[in-house]
Amino acid sequence: MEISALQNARYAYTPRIPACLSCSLEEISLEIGAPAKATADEDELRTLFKHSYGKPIVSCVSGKTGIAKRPFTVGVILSGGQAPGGHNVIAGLYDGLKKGSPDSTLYGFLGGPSGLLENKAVECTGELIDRYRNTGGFDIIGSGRTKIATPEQFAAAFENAKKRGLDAVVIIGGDDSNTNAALLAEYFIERGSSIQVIGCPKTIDGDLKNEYIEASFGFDTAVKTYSELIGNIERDATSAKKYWHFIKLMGRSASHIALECALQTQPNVCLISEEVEAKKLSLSQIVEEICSSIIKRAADKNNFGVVLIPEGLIEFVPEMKKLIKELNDLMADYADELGTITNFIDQVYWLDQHLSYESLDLFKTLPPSIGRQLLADRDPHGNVQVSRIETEKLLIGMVENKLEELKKINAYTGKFNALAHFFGYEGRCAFPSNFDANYCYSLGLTAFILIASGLTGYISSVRNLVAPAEQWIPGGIPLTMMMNMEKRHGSSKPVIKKALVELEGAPFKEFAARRGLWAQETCYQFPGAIQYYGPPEICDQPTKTLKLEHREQS
Ligand code: FBP
Repeated sequence: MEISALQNARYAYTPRIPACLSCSLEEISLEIGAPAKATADEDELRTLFKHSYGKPIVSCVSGKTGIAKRPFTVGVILSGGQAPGGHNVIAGLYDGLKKGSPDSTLYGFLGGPSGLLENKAVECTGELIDRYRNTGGFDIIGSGRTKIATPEQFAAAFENAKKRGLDAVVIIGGDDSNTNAALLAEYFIERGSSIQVIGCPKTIDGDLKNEYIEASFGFDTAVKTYSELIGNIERDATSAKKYWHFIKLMGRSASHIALECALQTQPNVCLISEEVEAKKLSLSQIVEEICSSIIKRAADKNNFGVVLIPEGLIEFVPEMKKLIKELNDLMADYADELGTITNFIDQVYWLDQHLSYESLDLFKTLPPSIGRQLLADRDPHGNVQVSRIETEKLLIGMVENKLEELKKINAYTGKFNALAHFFGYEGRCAFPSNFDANYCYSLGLTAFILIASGLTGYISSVRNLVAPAEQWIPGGIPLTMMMNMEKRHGSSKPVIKKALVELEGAPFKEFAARRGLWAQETCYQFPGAIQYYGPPEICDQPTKTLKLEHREQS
């Protein structure tokens, strides 16, 4: 099979890692911190995680204690949406295990958590790992969104882990998957088992972060890929001068991706869902904000522009949030009845009798295509699949209507031609940037150190990410200290808190200070494609979000 020159070159790339992880195992020690506490709901968490709550934060340092060298049998799971760098987490874990002993075994559970529940796995051999080093995608073992939730599922996970003789399970996933990792760790201890569970922070959405997890992996590569594409579109817009481009960007809930892309490309408008929610903006107010930029630019004869829209926006508009919640509840409570109504007109008739007056009114003002998308299947967590809702087209339609109204009263005289785009899948499997390649490999190696040190219920953490990789600080954070109690499907559940965009945080403030100028003038930036080889200022730069957050904290 022919392999591209870049793919071949990436196979040969040696990830840069924290200095202490380059030492032999005999020279690595774990520094143990004070017992860690969750920032909220301490009592409930302590009760729910009797055996795993209150453990200390640990950091890897060069020292004399050493990490035990022995063979380990470990199972690894990729969970949720693809994120660039997943293969390198597995490669780092594999190389760590082989440092522990050439007799160590790594199993890759196939297709996500369901692989563990159904005991479907492959052995990750050196030959298999080498075919995936520094490449994007999760195709080495596949991923899935099955949640380990029922008592039967926990029991099956336990039985299968025992059957394979596992010392540990590594779960590479987002907030929900790492919540599962914490629950599984507690479940294993409760049953007197020594099987350890370690998590790894993954998601392009960037919403699994806190004081100790500075970034989830994949965010860096995804935002750089989208920013390249947005920059290319901006260049096209400014060349042709005839289109407004409405670009929806992935990010299920949080707007970190849209915000970072805005900082990198300086579009005319970028909506931030968290701000929409905080200011309780309605859809028509959002449309007015976009129109204000269109009108100002038209006055300067600039009938072109770029608008960025976060994927999750629709769920942050209060009136839409209420409608979606009502729909989610109805679709859960009347699943069988609704399943028999396939025609859209009949579905609307059914909703007539079940939705609240305001939600029904709103539903009826939406274009039928959007109505159908809102009634489409939910994900395994019961959420509407926002990536399937064409918010970009909804906004274009509403903006067109508003501009027509304004034309009638001579408040707008420009021309408006809009094109819709959605960038999501384009970025999830890109070759990991050097940052993600290095970060992920380090996360995998660190996961091994945590396993070899006998820890469970921890997430692999690598900190100080704005410094060169050699100065990064690897360690482990007790998963329970990242949790709080939240209402899910009507009952209070322990979950890892999703990190949304902070309106008081440095990245948003930087954006807010500059967006007024971008709305009127053409200030586009063209970041270009991710570079893998060349000077560090071009190849090894972390995201603007990470730099701004770091500056804020130091
Ligand atoms: P994770 O949080 O699981 O990493 O998923 C991120 C994401 O890419 C979201 O941005 C997007 O809404 C979702 O996955 C789409 O998932 P799917 O392709 O399964 O519909």
